[in-house]
Amino acid sequence: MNKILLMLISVSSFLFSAGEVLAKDIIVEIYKKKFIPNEVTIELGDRVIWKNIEKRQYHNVWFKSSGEDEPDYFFPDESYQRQFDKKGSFAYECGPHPKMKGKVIVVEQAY
Ligand SMILES: [Cu+2]
Repeated sequence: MNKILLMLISVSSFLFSAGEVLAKDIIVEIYKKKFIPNEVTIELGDRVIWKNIEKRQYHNVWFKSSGEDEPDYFFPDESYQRQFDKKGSFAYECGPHPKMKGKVIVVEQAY
């Protein structure tokens, strides 16, 4: 009985960790009013995390051309994240600083 239980636990933790490997986190840093890198190509299901590493400047990540509402600002040492479940090219900008632009390109899994 205990052996079966242990087997089930190890099988489910393997499946869980395999899923974790498939969906990746991609980091975009925000520094000196720039998205770095300002363009990322990711695979379906990946998550992008924008990290504000400024000294005191707040920003946001606004997918304005997709018709979305402007999200809240986030401050130094805070981050904003989002998962992408649709293929395509998604342009965004920073609400308070429209010259700050970036793009997320979502492609089918490459394997
Ligand atoms: Cu900004």
